[in-house]
This record gives sequence, C-alpha cells and structure tokens, in this order.
Amino acid sequence: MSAPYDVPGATHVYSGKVRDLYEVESGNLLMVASDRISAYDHALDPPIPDKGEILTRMSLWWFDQLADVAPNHVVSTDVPDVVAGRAIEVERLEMVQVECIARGYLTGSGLLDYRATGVVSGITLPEGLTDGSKLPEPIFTPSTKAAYGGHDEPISYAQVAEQVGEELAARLRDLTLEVYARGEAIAREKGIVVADTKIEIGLRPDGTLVLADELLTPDSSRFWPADQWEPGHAQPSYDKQFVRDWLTSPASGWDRAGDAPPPRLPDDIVEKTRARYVEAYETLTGQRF
Ligand code: PZK
Repeated sequence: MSAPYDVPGATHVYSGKVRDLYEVESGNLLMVASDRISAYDHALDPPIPDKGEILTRMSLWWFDQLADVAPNHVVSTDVPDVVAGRAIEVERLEMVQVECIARGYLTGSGLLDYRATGVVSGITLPEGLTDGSKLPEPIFTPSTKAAYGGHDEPISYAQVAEQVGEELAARLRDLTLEVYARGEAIAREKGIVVADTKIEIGLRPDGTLVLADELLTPDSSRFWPADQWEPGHAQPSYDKQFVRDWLTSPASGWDRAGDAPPPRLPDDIVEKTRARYVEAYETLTGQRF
C-alpha cells in the first residue's frame, strides 16, 4: 500500500480505514488521522474537512482528562508540517491482541447477541431490554482483533483469560471499565451519551498498561445526543446521522444491500457532518475548534 501522506523522515508502516501509522527515526511511531469517514462499512467520498484534526485534538483532550487513570502513548505533537494538527508521535508499545470494549447501553452487536441468547460476552443480562437500553451496570465485551477488512468476533472474558492469562485479562477489563465510567460521566455532563467505547491498550516492557490509539472519539465510541435518548429504537448517531439518513434515502439512489459502492456525499451533507464533529469537540472540551 502506498503512503497516504509523504511525511519527511517517516516510513509508512500500516493503514487502517481512517488512520495511518508511520515509523520515525527515534523508533517512535507517528499516528496520522485522515479526514476519511466510513458508514455502513464503506469508506466514503469526499472526506470530511478537518475530521482528522478534530478527532486528534479530542483524543489528546481525553488522554489529559484520564491521565490519572492510566498513562498514554503520547510523546509529542510536534510533527512534520504536512500532518500538523492531525498527527501524534507516540511511544511504541506491544499492543494487546484483544479489542477492549465497554458498553453501558445495549445496541449493535450486543443487542443482536442479547436478542438471540440473553447473554452478551458471557454475561447474562436481565429480560426486557431493548435497543438503546441503559445496562444495569457497564460491562466488558471484548472481541477478537480481526485482520484488516475482517470482522471482529465477540469473545467472553474467559476466552480473553485463555488468550492472555488471568492476570492480564483482569487488568484489561478493569482498565476498560474505568476508562468507560470516567468518559461516560464527563460526556454526560455535557449532554453526550457515550453508549460504548473500544480502547486500544499496549504494554510497556515493564508491564505497565498504556492507553494507545485514539481515545473516546466518535470513531471509537458510540456518541448519542443525550436529549434524544429514547430506548426502543436505534438512537441517532451524534456524528454520522446526516450521512446515514442520506445514504438510506431515495435521494441517494443507493442500495445498501447491493454490491455497488455508496455514491459521493453531497456538499451539504459533508458540511453538516463536519459541523457535528466541531460541535462534539467544542461541547466536550469547552474549547473552540
Ligand atoms: C499500533 N495500531 C492500530 C492505529 C493505524 C493502525 N503505540 C503503539 N505502539 C505500537 N503499535 C501501535 C500503537 C498505537 N496506537 C496501533 N497498530 C499498531 C492502528 C492507527 C492507525 F494504521
């Protein structure tokens, strides 16, 4: 794969759907957030202007907010000009090969598992829950880390313990739930429900757990407007609702079930979506973007 940005002094090593990873001379990594957006499992065109910078600044803000919960991988925001604002130099860690997810609300794959079995990640939930229900308490719902393009499979806590050992499994679960609890409480005060979050955890050589990747952004978490929360149906997405509504409207002419890629987003949908990312950032942090 060719490097998305030509970054002086950095070697491209990996690309995800919306972020790219480079290696720099010190041995550290450079994590670059693009403006790409995905919906319904498709990368969309055009990108959302400033999205990468907004989410980078949001992650940095969260790393600060949660600095007393765990150390993070941030080394420096002094990065080459071509990626200024959208990149962070980070400490290279040994990444945990489990997706660490906490859920405080029931939706998505958790809801599907609940409807089929009453159980999510090995945890039996009470009867009568529906799409968007608040759970009695947040739960740890890990999944496998699929290769690029693959789909993560939910696993139980017992399977995490088999994979990484009892001790590390317990530390991953406890940290994930603490990050979620703190993040949810902070966002709630600002009128944003964080329904769930996926965090990336790495290990230092001495065994310290370190928060990596992005933290509590709308790409890694489900953000819902708190004033519109109403269990019983899919909740509107804080950031992507204009995109989803347009893609599934007759106006787009797109068949979500078909093979064709989604059509190009109209300018007004791009602009309204950008405004939502700005609003999320400003609402959470109290700072102007
Ligand atoms: C690392 N990813 C996923 C994220 C991508 C890929 N601090 C770290 N040390 C070692 N490895 C990683 C990290 C982090 N973060 C993260 N893969 C490896 C990923 C963003 C963009 F292209």
